[in-house]
Amino acid sequence: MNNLDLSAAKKRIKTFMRNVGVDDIGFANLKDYDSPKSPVVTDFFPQARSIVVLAYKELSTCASTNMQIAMNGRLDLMEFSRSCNYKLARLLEKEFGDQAMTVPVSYPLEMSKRTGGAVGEVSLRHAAHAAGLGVFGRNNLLLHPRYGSRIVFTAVLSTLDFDSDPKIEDELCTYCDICVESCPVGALDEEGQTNVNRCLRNSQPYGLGASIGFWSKMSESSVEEQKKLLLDDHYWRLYQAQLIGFQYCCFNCLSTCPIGQ
Ligand code: B12
Repeated sequence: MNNLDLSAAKKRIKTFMRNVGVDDIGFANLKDYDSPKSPVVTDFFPQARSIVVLAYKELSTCASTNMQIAMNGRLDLMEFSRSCNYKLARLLEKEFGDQAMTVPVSYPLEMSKRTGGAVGEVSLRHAAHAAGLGVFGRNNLLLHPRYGSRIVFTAVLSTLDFDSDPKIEDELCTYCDICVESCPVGALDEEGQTNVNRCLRNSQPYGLGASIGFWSKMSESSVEEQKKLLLDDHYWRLYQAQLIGFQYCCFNCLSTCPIGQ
């Protein structure tokens, strides 16, 4: 470990992960990662020194008007990304004597009143920005120079003290406001801030709020009404979401962005 050439290690890791199939990869030293609303990484991983961020292009499914197809494309990506994260973590541990910890696309998330179920252990947008993979756009998403908003990230936390890759300094967003106009609930009206409640209710109609609403109604209903509720499409969708995981039913701010298309 002592004489490890970190720039040679970076090269090896980049080549390995590109061969695995990721679309881009960047390194961020922890001192360049700044996300004030996120947990402090060294509080839960004291030996962490850097974040290796992997980027995956969203499939064209994200533009489908059929939400089953759109969500399925994301599920494909999420499954692939899990194996990429795991492969990277194994490489870091086996070849470089690292202790590596993986950060998923979205969940598991801390589900608590403190976070509102809306704060990840690592903010992947901020990590990707520090790793030179993109810049924030008007849609509050990170825009990648080649793929625009149609990009999703995972990461692996590492004890190796990698230097950060150069940040992208250019502005990529043209402030055309198509993302703002395409949001059906006005969640992007205020610049620099996504209205989380509006976005959540619209993009995850079968999420926690819907589940609490459904079961509250059930508990207050007569036996006849309960039978009707259980035979309603809404319950069937909730049931499916509970088996599969979080269901995103809106991709508008991501898929309508013309950058990189
Ligand atoms: C919880 C969560 C949500 C929540 C809350 C969003 C939020 N405010 O952070 C909800 C459900 C609303 C949500 C919605 C979406 N999400 Co989401 N989400 C996450 C998750 C799991 C955690 C985010 C987090 O920790 N936020 C808390 C803190 C860090 O946010 P924040 O400091 O308040 O930062 C916000 C603003 O201050 C602003 N901001 C911060 N700094 C700067 C700097 C500049 C210059 C600007 C302009 C803005 C800006 O951007 C943030 C957006 O509100 C991440 C995965 C992860 N682990 O990072 C994915 C993630 C952010 N989501 C993602 C996506 C794609 C979506 C959706 C398109 C839904 C979908 N169909 O996939 C929408 C987009 C909404 C939008 N346009 O903002 C991607 C973004 C990819 C990208 N290209 O940037 C991520 C990174 C998942 C991934 N692995 O790639 N998400």
